[in-house]
Amino acid sequence: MTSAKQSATAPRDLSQVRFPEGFVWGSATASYQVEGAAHEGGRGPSIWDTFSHTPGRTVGGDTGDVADDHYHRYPEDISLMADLGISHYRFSLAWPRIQPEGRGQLNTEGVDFYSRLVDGLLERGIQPWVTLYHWDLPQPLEDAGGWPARDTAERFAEYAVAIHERLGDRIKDWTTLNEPWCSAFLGYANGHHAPGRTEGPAAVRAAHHLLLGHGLAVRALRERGAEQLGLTVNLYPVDSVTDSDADRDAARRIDGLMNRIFLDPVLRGSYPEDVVADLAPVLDFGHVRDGDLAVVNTPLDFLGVNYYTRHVVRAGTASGAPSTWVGSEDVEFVKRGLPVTAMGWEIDPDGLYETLTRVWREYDAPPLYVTENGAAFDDVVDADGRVRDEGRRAYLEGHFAAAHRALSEGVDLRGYFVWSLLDNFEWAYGYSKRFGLVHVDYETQVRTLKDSGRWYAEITRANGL
Ligand code: IFM
Repeated sequence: MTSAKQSATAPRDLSQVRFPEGFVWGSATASYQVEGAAHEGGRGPSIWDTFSHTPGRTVGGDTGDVADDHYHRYPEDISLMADLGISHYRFSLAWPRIQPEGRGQLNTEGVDFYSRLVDGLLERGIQPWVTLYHWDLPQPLEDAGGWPARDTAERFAEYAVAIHERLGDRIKDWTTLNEPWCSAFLGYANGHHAPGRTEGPAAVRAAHHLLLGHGLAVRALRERGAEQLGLTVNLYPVDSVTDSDADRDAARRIDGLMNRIFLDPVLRGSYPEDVVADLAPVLDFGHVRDGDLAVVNTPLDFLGVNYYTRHVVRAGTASGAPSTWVGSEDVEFVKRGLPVTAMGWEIDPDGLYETLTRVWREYDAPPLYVTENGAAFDDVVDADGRVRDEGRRAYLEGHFAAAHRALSEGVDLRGYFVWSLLDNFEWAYGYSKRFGLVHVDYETQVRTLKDSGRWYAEITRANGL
């Protein structure tokens, strides 16, 4: 948390950038964003089916019903991964495909799909890197209270054990949750994501139960002999526009609600006192029971960091609209006029360097992976069949260099997953934002490797820039 400044990355000779031997180069997707086949193979409804089918919730009314049809086209997608030269594929399991009710009996067809996918990857020498939860909660669990209800954490741990029993023989790397901040605060505070609820205190309870579910799952899978267990969080440096006390306090608050509310319980076993105090007018922490934080603080083998941009804030006034910043609705977010991606996110590779070094220096952290980084641009397929996405290549190059700088200063960074393998369903933005290394024509499902994908294939093979 510092005050805003210009880019600090000195120009570097990028041809010198080499990564350590064994460095993991991967790419990532998530079930609801790519699979489609929403009504096939015994899959039950998720909160994202309900949400995306509710008028006005997504751009153009887009849904994940078909998405990239990865459910059927995964063999072709594995071939694309092989072309990219990636050693690991990070994907998520759709809980409602495995347990349509969110509890009890497993759906054999769903388990079989993931089993085929895993076998197909291994046959091509690509390691599966599984995320157990990337936002598609079975709808029956939301109907029973969702993540603000403690029971959902218990159900999550049961699901983790059940699927580990079936796939644990072939999967080494297990991530419990992807970006619990989004599940809790976009899902339950400002309602921009499923399930679309706007209840600030419920969002804070959701955050805790997500972390509790994570800790319970880690303990259970550890007992079952799982090799590598971790969590993925989305982190942002938070700067204040000026050094005034009010702006600095705004930055402290947002850093607390964005970053430390997850990092502290997971890596230190306690909630940050200032965050608890900031939230006191909204809720007490009575939902946190004795022993919970020890569970949340169960040691991990890795921490996944997703990085996209930096937040710059100042003290301001609340707009009155539902906000993700529970109890700090008056903080305003400022743009600095840097180039942006199609998401409107400022391009700031130094923020990745700062994020990695901060986690490494301030916390007793396990080895780190960048489990997501990438950019949306308005890509088009040219008449000659090429996608000339120079913006994405430059974005990635800058961020790879920033990660390398963190590595060279002693951060134990073990790998990097580009978001995303394929253009896909970008949540409330539907199909309007393209993040892929591979372009997808949603009419025909034709896949086209973008120029950035060809370039990434050179990186993965050279293990450097
Ligand atoms: O598409 C998402 C992904 O599901 C989670 N992390 C951020 C990406 C881009 O918004």
